[in-house]
Amino acid sequence: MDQTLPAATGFLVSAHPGGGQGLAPVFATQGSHAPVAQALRSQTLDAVLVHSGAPERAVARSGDMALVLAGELYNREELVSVLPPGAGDGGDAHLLLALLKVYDLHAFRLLNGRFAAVVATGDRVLAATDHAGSVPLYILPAPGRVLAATEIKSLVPEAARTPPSGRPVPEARRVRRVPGVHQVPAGAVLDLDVRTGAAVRTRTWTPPVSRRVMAESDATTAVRETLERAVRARTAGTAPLVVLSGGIDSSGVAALAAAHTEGPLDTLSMGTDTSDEFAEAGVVATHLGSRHREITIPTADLLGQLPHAVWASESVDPDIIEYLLPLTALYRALDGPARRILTGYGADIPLAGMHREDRLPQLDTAVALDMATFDGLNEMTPVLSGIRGHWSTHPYWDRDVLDLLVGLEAGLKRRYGRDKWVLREAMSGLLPEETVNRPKLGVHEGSGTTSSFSLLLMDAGIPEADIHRAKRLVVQEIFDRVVVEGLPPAEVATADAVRQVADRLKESE
Ligand code: IOT
Ligand code: MG
Ligand code: MG
Repeated sequence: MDQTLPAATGFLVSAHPGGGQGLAPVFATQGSHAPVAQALRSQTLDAVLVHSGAPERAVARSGDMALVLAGELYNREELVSVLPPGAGDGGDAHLLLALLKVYDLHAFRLLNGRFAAVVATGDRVLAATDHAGSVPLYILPAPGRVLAATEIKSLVPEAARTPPSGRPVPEARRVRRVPGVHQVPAGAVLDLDVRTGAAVRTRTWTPPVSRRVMAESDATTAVRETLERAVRARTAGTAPLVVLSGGIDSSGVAALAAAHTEGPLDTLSMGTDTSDEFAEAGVVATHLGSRHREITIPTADLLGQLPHAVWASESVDPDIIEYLLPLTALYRALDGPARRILTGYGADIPLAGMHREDRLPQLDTAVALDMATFDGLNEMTPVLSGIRGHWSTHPYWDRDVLDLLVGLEAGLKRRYGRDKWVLREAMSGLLPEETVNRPKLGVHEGSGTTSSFSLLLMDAGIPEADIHRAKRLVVQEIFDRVVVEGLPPAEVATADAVRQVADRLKESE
């Protein structure tokens, strides 16, 4: 079986008492669509799956329970060990169904994966995310019908029809300008009553708030082994492609992936006409003997793709969009057959790589803050690469890797004057010394995205002091066009959004 992509990469679901209903899905994620209709004892589960050829593996049904799963699980061996032989043979959806029969919603506490799932049983609808909420999941609950989708834009038409803003969902974030639609929190299950639309939240994961003291060699060995397991689980026996900047995070993933790939690994780097990291990525590619490709995107093109980045990520955070824009452009330029893509994304969050902070209290404050605020930013969303039909996955946000990295005492993260010390040390035998010691450079810096976005705004007459606020407004403006109003991103111009924001700021002076 081809495991390049998971069985399904997205869905729109409707659960309701009574007969079947037509659904009109809207996805940025590319793929074939397959309808699902499961009539249960007191409700019907209708769905449309985005899939890559085997949609039946994303659906499971037994007795009065049916579920759909977008994404995949990484701890299958652990999971099948608590079930009778053969329970996992039909794929991850069947494995999850078997676990639900034993543990009910507590099954979600067991999973290490990258997924969103919806389960219907009795009068209940369960909407669940992985520990990191890495596959965004949205719901629109109303009395007599619960809708759920992996993209907001699939719920927008129904939200407009649902009487006054559906039902409030406690402890879930509301979506900007789409009344009634809420995002299922990371590491959570919402247990909804399909008759009333009422929801109760259960947490299935929280970031550790304690820190472990470990000997240097124990810590580096644990990091190396845990990350290696995460990379191996994500290569799934295929030849993956690693998006490589030549920094320690993606180079570490590439080195471990190369060890688990038959034949040469594929690596890919992006740069712009103003700035790139090609030399640094080239050093790693040569060292690993990977089939390496460089893609150069003109800066004007890059900025022109802001609507695509917002359309895919459905994020309204301007900082996050600056990280995701160069990656969006990279994935859009990656034509050809669907690929399984591994990234180094997310390593800087548990290790405080972005904070360039020497002092340990400040470092741990940054880690705690970032781990308390990542939910809802959608920076890990698979839709980013999904708009070209690719599947991306992030080993540093594997549940085991994340639990380990977050929980290390700050002095292992910053040590001997080096940032991300424990990771650099863990990877030192696998990579050239210059890569291991290379200072951190964010993708928004290495591609010149932050500075070129700022320049674009200053050219429109926005004073320097207002730039960050203006970026937020531009991203919101674009979100309102491509998500809320449902315009295709190719019909929305970054320049128009910038002009509108510039005019608005001038008026309010
Ligand atoms: P950075 O760590 O530089 O890049 C993230 C990943 O994107 C890399 O590991 C690599 O796989 C890919 N990538 C980066 N640059 C290139 C390139 N030129 N060509 C190909 N692939 C590339 C921002 C950042 O510094 O990115 N992301 C941070 C933290 C986000 C903050 N979020 C938060 N606080 N919630 C990160 O940890 O990834
Ligand atoms: Mg990084
Ligand atoms: Mg980088």
